[in-house]
Amino acid sequence: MQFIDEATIIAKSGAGGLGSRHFRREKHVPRGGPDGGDGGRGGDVVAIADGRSRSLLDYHFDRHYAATDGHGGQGQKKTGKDGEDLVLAVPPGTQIYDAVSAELLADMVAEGQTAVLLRGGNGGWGNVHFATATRQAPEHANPGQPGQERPLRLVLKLLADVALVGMPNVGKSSLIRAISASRAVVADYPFTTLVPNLGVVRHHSKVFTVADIPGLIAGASEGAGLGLRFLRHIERCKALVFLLSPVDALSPAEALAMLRQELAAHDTALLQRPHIVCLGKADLLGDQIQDQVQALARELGEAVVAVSPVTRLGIAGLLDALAQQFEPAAPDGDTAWSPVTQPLPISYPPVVAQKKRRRI
Ligand SMILES: Nc1nc2c(ncn2[C@@H]2O[C@H](COP(=O)(O)OP(=O)(O)OP(=O)(O)O)[C@@H](O)[C@H]2O)c(=O)[nH]1
Ligand SMILES: [Mg+2]
Repeated sequence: MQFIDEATIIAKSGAGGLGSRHFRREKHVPRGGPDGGDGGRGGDVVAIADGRSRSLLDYHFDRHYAATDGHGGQGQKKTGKDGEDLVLAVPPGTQIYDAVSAELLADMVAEGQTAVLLRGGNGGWGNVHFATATRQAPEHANPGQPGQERPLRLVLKLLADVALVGMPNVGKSSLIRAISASRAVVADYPFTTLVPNLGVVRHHSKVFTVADIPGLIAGASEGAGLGLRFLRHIERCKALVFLLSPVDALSPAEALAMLRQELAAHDTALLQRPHIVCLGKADLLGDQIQDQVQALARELGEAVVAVSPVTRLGIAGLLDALAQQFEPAAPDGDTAWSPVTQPLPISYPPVVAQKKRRRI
């Protein structure tokens, strides 16, 4: 499936129904008085985080969405039927912004979380409400409130526990294949991976998710290579694995400095994330492994783990180190995911049954 992580749509909540202007007409009830009921409420536009969707692909093609309007009130004080809510199912990790003001409306981090984005209009009052002692036959009823229309920008930021960060062709996809069931494509040329791959790692009692982020090159934060499109997928990962190659044009230390510079240019907070520095393709180093790892560790002033996804050298040690970062797995096998950034103080109503999206 095509991975689309950004879309702009126009959503509209339903208008409230017309209040009814009606008088009671029955045999033997002369001057029965007003009995026009209220209009129904217009449907809301609601977002729900649905783990079955992984991409914003649908919203890339269909751009207009509307909830239905409330029905008009009727005689005998009958209130009109409410309009149907429009439910937008989005992958967990989607942030929803007002496309004009750039205000963050909802941050859909947890599976099943819902957020009301646009309220439907209230139904108008029927004439039954307008009777007074001196005006016993009011001809007046209210129209419903109009619905609201708003352009919404949906931005998906992956929710993974660990991000694999490295230059192109260093072996990130090979590593995610070695530690998870992901079948990310591996090939001996840069920019093989064009969209992030997700994998679930099970290590002893721990379960955590890993994202293979497309390769970063110098200037990525200003648009070079695949640009900053994928830097945002690192934002919410709890830990980073920097994967460095011993056989690249840039030395491992230079590559790490460059990667950190690009991350910092996107968001300096990314440098504070727990991280592990890995020297990949370690099988190519032969007997030199220990010397090279120690030399690099000394140069960087931090620990370095040598790994080779091809021979599985150092993989178990890397997984042990990563597993230490995370809480024991919940009984159902899912890690308790807590967002790095706090969700907005929006009150989420209970999960509503998903209704079919209506295209207009
Ligand atoms: N010898 C050796 N080769 C490796 C190892 N890991 C990856 N490679 C090779 O390096 C090349 C690139 O591997 P990928 O896993 O596609 O690298 P990547 O970092 O995902 O590359 P991009 O998606 O282009 O950023 C492939 O030819 C792999 O076979 C390793 O541990 N040892
Ligand atoms: Mg790759």
